[in-house]
Amino acid sequence: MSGWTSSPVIKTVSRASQRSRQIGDARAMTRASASSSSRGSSKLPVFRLPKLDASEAEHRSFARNLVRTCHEIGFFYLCDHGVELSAEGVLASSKEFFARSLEKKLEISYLNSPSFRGYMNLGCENTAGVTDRREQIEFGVEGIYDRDAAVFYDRLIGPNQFPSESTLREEVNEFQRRMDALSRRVMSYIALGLGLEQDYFESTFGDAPNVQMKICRYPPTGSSVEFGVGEHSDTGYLSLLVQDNEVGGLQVKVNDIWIDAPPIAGSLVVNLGEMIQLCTRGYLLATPHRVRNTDTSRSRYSIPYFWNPRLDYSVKLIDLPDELVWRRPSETERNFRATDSHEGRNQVYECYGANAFKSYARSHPKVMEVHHSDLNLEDLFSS
Ligand SMILES: O=C(O)CCC(=O)C(=O)O
Ligand SMILES: [Fe+2]
Repeated sequence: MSGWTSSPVIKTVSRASQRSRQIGDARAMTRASASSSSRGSSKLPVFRLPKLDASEAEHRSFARNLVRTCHEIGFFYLCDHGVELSAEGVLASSKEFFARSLEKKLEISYLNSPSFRGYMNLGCENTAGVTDRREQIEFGVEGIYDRDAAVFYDRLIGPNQFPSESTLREEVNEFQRRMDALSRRVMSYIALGLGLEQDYFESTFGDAPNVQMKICRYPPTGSSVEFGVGEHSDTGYLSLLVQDNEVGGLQVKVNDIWIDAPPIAGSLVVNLGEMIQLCTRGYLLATPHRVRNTDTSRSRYSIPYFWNPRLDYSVKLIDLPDELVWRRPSETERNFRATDSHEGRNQVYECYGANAFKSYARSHPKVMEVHHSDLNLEDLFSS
């Protein structure tokens, strides 16, 4: 095997210890309760990215174990990924931005952006109709907005809005460059673990992946039941999340049980999105998740990064090799064209642009009202 040429990584663990950890974690998970979090320990599997010069057997073993986890759980931690320093820079500037006055933050309000880019104040966003309790800046690929674009989802193309007097622009650009390389590498392991060619997914993303990312602040809610973001699944292929190393709150739904995913220093939390669930006919799982910061005084900060295909990309269902055993309990008949979020009614559309627009339109009615009232969503999403 060749082509492991992206950013440098540091350590790896032996196949045997990695495997026993995964099996142990998967077993423990079925017994887990929603309140079992402690900082730095989790019931989700922890992977270390192999060194680029690891043996072929190690790369293949990593790929197999990774895909097994993506099939059974759809969530894992990734360490030794090489993006640690860049993530720290973005987090530090994010904290500085969120500490500014509301007036200052609203200078880059997303209500001025038909492409859903910019600062979203607390209370702007909803999940399944319930108001989320977080503030964020949403970024995407730099582009030029065209209201008359031939297809509606091209309205997601537009310019980013960065705060003035901040180093966020440079930091976000550098972070995205590194995350691009890392995402391609994780996708190549997923391809291998599925029994496909290592570069199978390259044409899906090509040189125009519709990457999105945000910086988020979740205010403390104490014992309130308010969610920073309610139960949902992500719309693309991979989501890679930086969590600040202080306050937890991310929860993952595995076999109908909510598992905590507290921060582990230096790690990313990785999960799979709706497009990869669809193209693998449900073999890989777009696992529902949510965030609630139950701390009484401290905010939680995070950087979700979404690795998505081109907007006009339509998923091709893959014929997976017979040797990929189905291991999840009683889900052979699962409808992979929907996910469990939104009470099982979250339909997944084959065209990525449509699938992404579905989610924005649902969560941001104000932007729809101000900029897209000419679009008839019922017609666009009638299937
Ligand atoms: O901030 C987080 O921890 C997760 C956010 C998330 O799931 C999302 O924005 O899709
Ligand atoms: Fe998410």
